[in-house]
Amino acid sequence: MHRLSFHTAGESHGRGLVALLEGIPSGLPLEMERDVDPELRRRQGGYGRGRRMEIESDRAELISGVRLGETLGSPIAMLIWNRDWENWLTAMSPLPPGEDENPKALRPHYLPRPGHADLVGALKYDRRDVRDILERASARETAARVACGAVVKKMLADLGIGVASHVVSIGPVGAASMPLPEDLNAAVDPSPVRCLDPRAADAMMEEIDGARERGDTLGGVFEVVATGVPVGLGSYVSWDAKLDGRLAGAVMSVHAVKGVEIGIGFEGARRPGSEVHDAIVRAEDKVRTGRLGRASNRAGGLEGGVTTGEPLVVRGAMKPISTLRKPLPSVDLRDGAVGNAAVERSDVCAVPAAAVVAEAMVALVIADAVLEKVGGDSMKEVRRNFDGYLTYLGSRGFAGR
Ligand code: EPS
Repeated sequence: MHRLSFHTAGESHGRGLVALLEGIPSGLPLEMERDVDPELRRRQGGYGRGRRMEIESDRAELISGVRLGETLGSPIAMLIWNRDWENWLTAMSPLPPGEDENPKALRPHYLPRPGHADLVGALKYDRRDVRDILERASARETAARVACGAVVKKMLADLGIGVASHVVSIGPVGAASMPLPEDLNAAVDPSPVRCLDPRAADAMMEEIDGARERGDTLGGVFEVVATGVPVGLGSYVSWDAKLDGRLAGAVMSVHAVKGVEIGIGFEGARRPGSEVHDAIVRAEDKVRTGRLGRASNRAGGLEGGVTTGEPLVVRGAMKPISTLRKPLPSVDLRDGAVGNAAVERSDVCAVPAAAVVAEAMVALVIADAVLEKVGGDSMKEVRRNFDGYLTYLGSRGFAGR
């Protein structure tokens, strides 16, 4: 990231998660209960989640960066405590175990789960107990990302930019494609699978029930849509300035995501150019696209790594969660004995939650690109600069150079 940076820390069953966000301008109204906690709740939901989500009710505790309800321009530090920690005091203690400690109380795992970070982590970090790996590799970490995303979403909303998401498919069940409502999140959040198509939503839930009964898990595809994004964010001039690459990296970094598409993505590779590219049309009322619009948006709002002003559309394909109640074969890291992979409490399907996490990641990338484009240390300055850019776009005609 260029203007914004964020870091997270924390283990899944440790004391809690830390989120540290730097680069937010001063003067942004921000309250955890109003602006961050509702986003954390959205991440916790979704049909197919495991029992952990019944234990937690994630809330962000603000440590720094805000005074009297407004950001200061200083780093924003937030804590999300793990309520489950009290059940893990011995197994997750930072202190060396006592000599007479029952080894089972340390809840070790020695048979890595295929698909999880267990094996690669154990080899890389030279550990035998894969708990040393899975605690940080767990998608619990995404709660801290969502806290950072909630702050930048607030900033983007102030500039008329909205970021939302919905689930497009779970396992073999796909939603019918339909026009997106103006407030996408308001429309899909009440759905237990965050799907716009109610018939598909029922079939998805049935599919999840079936997977649960079989001791199996399911993946799926989610779509993040950002509206109000003006033309001109990101750049074609250098590989690492291209916003499509930055978005793809951000969404791919979400746990279990194995594929990212922008616009029609892979489908575009199967069609001739005439059926891929979006015709340019005059659009007097569309200031954010420079008074020129597109007859379609198969590019997903990006050309040359630069936003077009049309909605940004990014899809992520999530593989099924790797903890299987009927586990796959694995090997014991202590003695090489063949056995079955470890079983931890887990989710059957977390695609609805992953969509919320991807929203946060997309919002962080867009906010970074906005600050890079217009700059500003205070929200007043950012707004002034942003409005100045919109004024330029709105005033562009066809005369002159
Ligand atoms: C998660 C909490 C975890 C898992 C899930 C993500 O809680 P626990 O391990 O205590 O059940 O439910 O992580 C995974 C599925 C995984 O494979 O790491 C959360 O807060 O999202």
